[in-house]
Amino acid sequence: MAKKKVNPSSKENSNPKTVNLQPHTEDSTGQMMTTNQGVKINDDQNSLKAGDRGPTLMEDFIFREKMTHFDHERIPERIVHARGSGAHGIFELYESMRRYTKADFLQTTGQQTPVFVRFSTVAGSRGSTDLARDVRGFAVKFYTQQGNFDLVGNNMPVFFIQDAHKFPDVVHAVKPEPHNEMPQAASAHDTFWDFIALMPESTHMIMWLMSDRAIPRSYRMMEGFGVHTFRFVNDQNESHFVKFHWKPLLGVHSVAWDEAQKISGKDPDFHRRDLWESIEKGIYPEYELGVQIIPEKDEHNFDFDLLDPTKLIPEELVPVQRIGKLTLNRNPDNFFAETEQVAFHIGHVVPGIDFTNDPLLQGRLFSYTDTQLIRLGGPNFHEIPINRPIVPIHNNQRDGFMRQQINKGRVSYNPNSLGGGCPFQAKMTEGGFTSFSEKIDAHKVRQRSSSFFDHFSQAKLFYNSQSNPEKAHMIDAFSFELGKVETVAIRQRMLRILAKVDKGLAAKVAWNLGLHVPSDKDIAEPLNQSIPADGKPEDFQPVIKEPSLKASAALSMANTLKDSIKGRKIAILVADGVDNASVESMLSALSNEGAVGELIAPRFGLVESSGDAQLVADKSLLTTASVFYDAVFVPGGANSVAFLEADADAVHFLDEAYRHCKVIAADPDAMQVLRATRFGRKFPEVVTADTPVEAGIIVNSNRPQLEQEFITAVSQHRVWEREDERKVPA
Ligand code: HDE
Repeated sequence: MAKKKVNPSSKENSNPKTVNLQPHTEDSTGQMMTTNQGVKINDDQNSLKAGDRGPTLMEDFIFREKMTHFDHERIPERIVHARGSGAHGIFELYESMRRYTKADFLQTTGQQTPVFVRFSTVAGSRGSTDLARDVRGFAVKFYTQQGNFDLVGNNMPVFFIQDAHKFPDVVHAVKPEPHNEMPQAASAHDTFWDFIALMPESTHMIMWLMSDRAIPRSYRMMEGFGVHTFRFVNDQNESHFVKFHWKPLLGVHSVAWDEAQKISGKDPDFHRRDLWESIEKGIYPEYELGVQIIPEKDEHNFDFDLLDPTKLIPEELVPVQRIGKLTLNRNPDNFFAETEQVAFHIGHVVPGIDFTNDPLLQGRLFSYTDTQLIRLGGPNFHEIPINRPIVPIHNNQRDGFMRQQINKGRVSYNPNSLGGGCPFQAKMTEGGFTSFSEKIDAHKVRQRSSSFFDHFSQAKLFYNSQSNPEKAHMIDAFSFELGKVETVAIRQRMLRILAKVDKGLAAKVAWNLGLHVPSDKDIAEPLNQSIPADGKPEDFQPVIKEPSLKASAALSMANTLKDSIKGRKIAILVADGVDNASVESMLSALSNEGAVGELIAPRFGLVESSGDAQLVADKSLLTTASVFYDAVFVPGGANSVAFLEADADAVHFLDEAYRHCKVIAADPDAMQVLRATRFGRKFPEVVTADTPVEAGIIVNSNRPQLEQEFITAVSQHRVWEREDERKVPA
């Protein structure tokens, strides 16, 4: 196996996990082809035959090896989160957490820990679209000096169910229906909403799932959450509760639903490509790690149960402290070896981090190792390079399929005298893991605490916290999803649940579905829901209460960071005769801000500019579409403008960008291209610096001003208010 050459002074080499992966990395550059036994291959074109037209010989070990390996290339995909994309990176600590935890990687300011991150959708198969309306996984493996710590989170802070026992049910309900395996990567079907309408505990999560959080613009622009309440334990053995957050430095942004559906067809790898290309270009995705810390004594001070995974702790009640930064700076060398074979487990913790009794968390502690055993084929999956810790492993576990480690000596038991008692146990002071000694004195029961019965107050809090455009998107999302449900009784049941969150929301969805708004009497009726066989429905009804907060700013994407266009993609529509100076100036203004401008021409090849310079088209109108860009610029140049104005694809490009609320800028002499669109028919023919056209339409005869206004407007992400009046068909 040829080792990949590493420059000893390179950044790659300073990452201990990269160094750890080197012996397992192969690079065939300049090498001869061999069999898996290392025998050089002379002919990789033909199998060995009895005569050139005769049968293949059994003896052909080269053919047999090649074909057998190929026949066995596939492994089972993950039961959930099958579709994912990974990246390597570094976590750097800003602020020591020593007061709260003895976890080594959280002790010293400036300390760096290598990480591998995998983002995913949940419901779809491995080859499904990135743009499904779905939860996103945000799983981080920290390779710490005390072993691996996995923070296996999602981009939503709550979950569908309160008890792990219901996980197979919710997953069966959302996956394609078992009789005909439809639909792929979509929750808009009967079985999902049948289940949800019978599970009031899902209501809060459903609000998140029907919000724009479910259709992120990019993995670089979404939050992450550990969801459960965990524990930090310090060297005095004191425990604090902790909730983990990831806050993207580019803010939290989404695409429009119509856009998502179109991207799914035109580039189902949209998020994967965005992550890959950003890292290749050096526009590294960055997220801050946030913690909400709650002293043990405050456990019961909230109007919800800290152990209930359908609840979040509003940031107004417990602020999020940002304690470090994650930077993703290297793409994997091989998708299968790294992104597919990485095995996360919520039970991979290090001293200083511990669990709580959240019944969802507890069940996950079983499921993750169990699933790797079947997916990765046996108990040695920790030896797969991407899964290995950067510290050595010593124990008495032995053998099993695909064992890599060669354990020396005759001793594989403890206690032993023949091996000098080795490997020996580590004292707490030596970093030995000890579980937090929480006192438990209880009956063995199959029950749920009544403190888990408030299913609507935080759903209301979430809805009330949304901006008007966000609320409108949620109404559309519910109407779309329930509109795809064929069983009318399920739609009706769901409307009753929505009415318990917000009557206005239920009424608008009911209108779109052509159903009656649930009456007050309907709303007051006990809910039909899942209960044990001997349970009485009245004992299981949700507690109806108002949220203690009216709204929480952190829950709305309208309040996210909007100060940068770093990593945004801007389309520049050009044709022969385009004003070269305008294009160059815009490209450099964008690149100064870390954004990427792409020239889109009617066809590939060279574009002759008005200044006789030749530009190279990055994309042609045939191969790209407005849905891949955050904004559009139309430069001037008489011939280019005349061509684009008459080109249906160029006009459609602009109309669609407008429909998806994107910022559009143009040189004043390109005004006629805008006037050729559906939205621009009434725009003035002449625009100067003093005559603004419309929000999000930037035309200005003062060039520096035009660029500045454009950049500021793009940093606002979208002009969602434009949706109030739908001028352009989708
Ligand atoms: Fe998972 N989950 N999960 N989950 N989960 C898996 O493990 C499971 C839950 C999450 O990129 C599986 O290796 C149960 C919450 C992510 O490889 C499986 C329950 C959260 C990933 C599993 C949950 C997650 C998984 C499938 C309820 C957010 C992808 C393949 C008790 C905090 C990790 C695998 C990756 C993957 C079980 C609920 C996040 C089957 C039983 C809540 C990000 O073990």
